[in-house]
Amino acid sequence: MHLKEKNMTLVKTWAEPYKIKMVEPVFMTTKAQRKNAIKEAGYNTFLLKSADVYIDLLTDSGTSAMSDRQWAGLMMGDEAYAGSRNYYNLEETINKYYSYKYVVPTHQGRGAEHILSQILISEGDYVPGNMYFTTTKLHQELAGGKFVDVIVDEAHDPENMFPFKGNVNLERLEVLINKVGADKIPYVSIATTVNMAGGQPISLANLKALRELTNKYGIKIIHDMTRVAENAFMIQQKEEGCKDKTVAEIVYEICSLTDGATMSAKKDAMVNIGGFLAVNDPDIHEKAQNMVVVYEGLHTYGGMAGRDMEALAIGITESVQDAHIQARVGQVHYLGNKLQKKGIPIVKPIGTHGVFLDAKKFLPHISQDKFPAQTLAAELYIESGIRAMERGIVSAGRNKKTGEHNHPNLELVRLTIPRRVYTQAHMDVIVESVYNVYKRKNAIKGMEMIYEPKYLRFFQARFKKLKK
Ligand code: P71
Repeated sequence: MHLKEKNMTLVKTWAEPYKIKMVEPVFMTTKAQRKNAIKEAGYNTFLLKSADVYIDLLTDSGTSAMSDRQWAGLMMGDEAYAGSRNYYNLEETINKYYSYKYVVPTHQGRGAEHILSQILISEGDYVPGNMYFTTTKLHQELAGGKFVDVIVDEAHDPENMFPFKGNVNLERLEVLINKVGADKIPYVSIATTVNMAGGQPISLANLKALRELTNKYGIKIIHDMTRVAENAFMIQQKEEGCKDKTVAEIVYEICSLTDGATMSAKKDAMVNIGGFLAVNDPDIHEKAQNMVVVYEGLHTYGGMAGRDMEALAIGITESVQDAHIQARVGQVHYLGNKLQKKGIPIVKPIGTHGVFLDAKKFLPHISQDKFPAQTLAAELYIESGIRAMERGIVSAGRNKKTGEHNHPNLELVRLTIPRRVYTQAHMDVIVESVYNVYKRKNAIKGMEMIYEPKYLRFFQARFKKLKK
């Protein structure tokens, strides 16, 4: 893939296309307080109280700062039980920017995943996808499906510089189709960008080729569009022939190549809660409308208040602006480049929603069964009050048949950057803190899991530090 040097906004100086109107204080704790807090939390950063956190990099989900326009949108909430005007505005906005015809709002992404999986997947089906995501895969399995990873091999190697690690290995997909039969594959599940690979984009060329292949076999593409604007920006920056397109144009093109989507609006679209499913097929839409009233709410609000739908519609329009997305991804790259200069092992190339520390390389003396990424996240918190998230063996869960831990190649700690929340100075503090942990890495020991919940264990699992 040819990388163009011109218009490489990723390496140029950037500035936020906004100024700050309201601030929220953050507080530093003492090391003794933090040691105690993380112990109480079973060394799981999900179980910390936010009041004990200084810089919160747990997630970019629902943690973004809304704009003054979005806050004004909240005041325009039409809280009618049925037919809220905010719903129609949201539907129109989704048609305009994302191309999809029919919209069913849900309380967040997994609400949409649940409904769509139940409608489309039957017992014994296979659902190929460009790497798993925890909630997406779980809903596919609960509906009777089996997830099959068809992402390119490069995605599993944190050192590989391939710019489109979110691409699908089309040969592997075709082998699967021929093996199990197209009628056993209700859809291919495509995420923009791929979260678990480190926020890696899929290219337009690969998506077009996938569309051709799936058309040949009559298979749908369902789009997990959680970070589609970030993916579109990477296409604009790195894909041959795309530099003159706007992010909004690329977003529209990506969506047009797929049959429907699930969206966690808490990311790209910068609302604190919300999501939707969107489709072009009226039959699927009808089924979704029937299901949403059972699990979420009436089809014109799903899981959302009118005011939240308004803030979401405004957030969508802001999320596809070039200046916004350039600063958003620019900040992530600023952090990643600085960490790399310090010799810290991270997933390369740098993705779009965060920087992922490579815990296997950071703590090579801790075997994967002793949870190096979980350990590193706990140590970073103790060091400086920065909260990150494990994305490794704990997140990957157990093999359904054997009961053994799944051992993913990627054992990562995600430093996730909320949108429009932290400043460049915060990024510098993060670099310094990670580096301080790096300097004392040899003294860090692994952990043992002492409580393991049945579903999505990483959220509530508890750990104990090993003595040696
Ligand atoms: C993130 C989250 C939130 C999360 C979810 C599960 C474990 C840990 C953190 C949520 C996503 C996502 C993608 C690609 C669907 C969802 C579910 N991500 N697809 O990264 O990234 O959306 O949280 O709104 O239900 O911290 P939901």
